[in-house]
Amino acid sequence: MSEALIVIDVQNDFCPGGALAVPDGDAVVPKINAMLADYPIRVFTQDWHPAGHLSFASEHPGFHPYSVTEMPYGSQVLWPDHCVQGTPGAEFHPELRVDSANLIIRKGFRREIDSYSAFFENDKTTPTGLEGYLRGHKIERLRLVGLATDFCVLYTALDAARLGFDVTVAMDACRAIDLQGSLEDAEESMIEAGVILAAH
Ligand code: VGL
Ligand code: ZN
Repeated sequence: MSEALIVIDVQNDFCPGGALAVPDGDAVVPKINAMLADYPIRVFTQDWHPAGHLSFASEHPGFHPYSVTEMPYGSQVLWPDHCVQGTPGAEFHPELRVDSANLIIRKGFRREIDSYSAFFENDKTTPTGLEGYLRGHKIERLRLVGLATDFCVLYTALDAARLGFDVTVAMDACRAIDLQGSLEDAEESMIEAGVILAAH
């Protein structure tokens, strides 16, 4: 039974020096590059927001980055402007071997709704098409790597488990934002959902 590698959001804005830098984010790049050859299906995701995206604190007067507000689909952390379509910050890390991708999924491109998961937008109902792609390739097992452990990796893992995939997160090839204990919360909810947290 084949396993797909899902490489989440390894983009300049999530690496040191980027707009929403994840501490040590670029450390995942050599680890992921070394894993790619072991997986027959390799999917990369790219956070891909229009300018003025409603997940940006700059669109909410009086709100600071990393504060939380309510959106029609639930609570939403407000971020610094990041991964704006066509900007260098939205590009993949230059050393990531993106040429090996079978599929690149872009997400978060509708202004009104954020999308952490590679499977569904944050309304939990609008699909990205990734599930159908994986089923079409008879994939039942997924290994997740990338950024950030406690946001896009977390939501992708939870959706994948809910959809019935066998999910492992390679924790040493992920890095977290870790807002107020969010990494520990993420680990707990992934374990509770039956996701395996592995070193590799
Ligand atoms: C992400 C915050 C905002 C992520 C994306 O890739 O984890 N986090 N947009
Ligand atoms: Zn984003």
